[in-house]
Amino acid sequence: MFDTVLIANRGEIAIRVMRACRELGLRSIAVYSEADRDAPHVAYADAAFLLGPAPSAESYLNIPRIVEVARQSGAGAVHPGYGFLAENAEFARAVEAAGLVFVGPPAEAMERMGGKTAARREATAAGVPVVPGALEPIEELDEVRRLGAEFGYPIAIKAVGGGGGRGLRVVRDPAEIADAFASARREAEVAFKNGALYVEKYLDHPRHIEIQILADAHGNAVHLGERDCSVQRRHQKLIEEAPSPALSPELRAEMGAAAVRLAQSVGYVSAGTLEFLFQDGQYYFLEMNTRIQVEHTVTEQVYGVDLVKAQLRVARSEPLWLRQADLVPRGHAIECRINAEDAAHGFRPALGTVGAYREPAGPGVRVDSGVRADYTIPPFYDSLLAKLVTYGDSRDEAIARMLRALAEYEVGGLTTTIPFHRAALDHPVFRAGELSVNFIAQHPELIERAAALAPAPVASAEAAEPPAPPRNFTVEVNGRRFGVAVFGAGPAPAAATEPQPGAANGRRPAKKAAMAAQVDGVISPIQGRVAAVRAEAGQQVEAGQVLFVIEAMKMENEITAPHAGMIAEVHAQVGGTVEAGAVLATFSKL
Ligand code: MV4
Repeated sequence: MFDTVLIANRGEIAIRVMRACRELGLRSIAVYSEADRDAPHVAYADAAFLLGPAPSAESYLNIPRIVEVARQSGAGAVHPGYGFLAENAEFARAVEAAGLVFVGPPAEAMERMGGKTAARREATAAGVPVVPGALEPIEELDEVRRLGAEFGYPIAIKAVGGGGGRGLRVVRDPAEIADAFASARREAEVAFKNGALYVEKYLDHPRHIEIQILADAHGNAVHLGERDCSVQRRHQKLIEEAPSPALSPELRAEMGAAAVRLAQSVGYVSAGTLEFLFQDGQYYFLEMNTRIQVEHTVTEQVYGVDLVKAQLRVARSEPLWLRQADLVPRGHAIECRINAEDAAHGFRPALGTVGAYREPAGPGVRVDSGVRADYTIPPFYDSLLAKLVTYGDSRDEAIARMLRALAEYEVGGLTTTIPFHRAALDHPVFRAGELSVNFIAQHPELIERAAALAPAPVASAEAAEPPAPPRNFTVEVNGRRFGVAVFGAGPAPAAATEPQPGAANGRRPAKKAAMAAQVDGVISPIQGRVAAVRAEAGQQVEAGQVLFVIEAMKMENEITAPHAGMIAEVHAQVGGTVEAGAVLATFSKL
């Protein structure tokens, strides 16, 4: 039917899909952007094609270009991986219209589950419980107030187009509704180009439990149990495991049956995931992810099923070869996401160049990686470097193996989430399996412990850049001189920094640096697009006042005034892009 698969993705998942292709005797075609010429997924493929410039919109999100390349390459099928175009029904249609097989669900099933309120209606119709709340989008604030009075506070305002926490606002008091509604709408419009919102009762200590399903093109479907993904920060999952420490075999069977029922009711085909909140023994359907997920690995380890090969076989129209009664989890698996992020500084991205690189191995260890030694990570995409998965007969064995594997893992040159994972896996609450989605927020000692475990920066020429102490610059802006204090990650100075006066070992308390400069800067801590500018020259501002909104990874980040003062000059404009460390405005103390 097809013997060549184009993988419309990059990084570890592209390689994961190519591995499945190779085992099935299928040729794999990589695609890449100008920033990815040197990327491992390009080297792994049987052939590779350039899509276009680095920005995703011009490469990994460019539907006509990907379809054109797929045709040129002789591919018979396209696997979208996760992210990028994986849940884009228009892409699935374009692939099919070009006479190629889309390795994923039918566009129509994606659309039926695409909108959150539509998915809630589908679930309700299939007899699957949802969180109490609206089944249709809400326009009027009075309707929100009415629902708040009905369920009691807190309530959650959510984006119909949503997912990943974008557009989510928790409202604890009716007085907050108007602001929360407006800000949720703005974020939803940016992230999903759909400002529609709805309301649910807010559950305050749920677990995130998701059910993996697999459906063929002939009406057969099974579930492969659950993953517990409660360890998240700002809706980015960090640790996932299977099975969940919270589910009994009976509940697993019940939730699994509910998930299969719902998937079948919308004509779903391929691998898919149904997300639930689970609190006080009750489960509530949240949304469906119509793709292979990052954390599919833990399910593979405990069910002994290669889900990516299963997607490819189902895409070849094979009838399902698995029987529900045979699908029993064995042992326990845990995945830690190894991201280039600095947990000690709010998990901010810490992309750069990998130096020495050595992966753990040995019993019960799996690494799905998208990097290698001496590889410079392009700053255009996400910060996931690799997934470290361990498995064992018991949860305790999987944890012990994870701690051992994390200690073996060497990623030189970059700050990664490895120290955070060592702290988390060793935490008594994690060990006890008593998790809710609030785990990280409720345990700040995790971050302190992670910082203490972080490798000390190595002071050699080849070594990674050490964490940047605050630096003072004199800058000229339109011929006018300003002193600027740069805190956190900023662009490295072009020439090696000379030791600052009075700055033994290059460090200096941030406060002192700020006071030394009468004029300092409002710095963007992240790379992103300027969504709003609320500062103008000559304006007096209060400490904490929002001056800029920077959109990065589809989240709105508010940049606030570090102290009261007066804006000198504004250097960012709406719609522009800024680098991490960019001076958005200069700013003087009064
Ligand atoms: C909720 C919730 C509590 N109550 N809905 C966040 C992302 C989005 N997929 C759903 N999310 C939540 N929805 C109600 N009615 C709590 C969360 C939530 C959450 C969910 C899953 C995993 C991590 C989370 C972290 C914070 C909040």
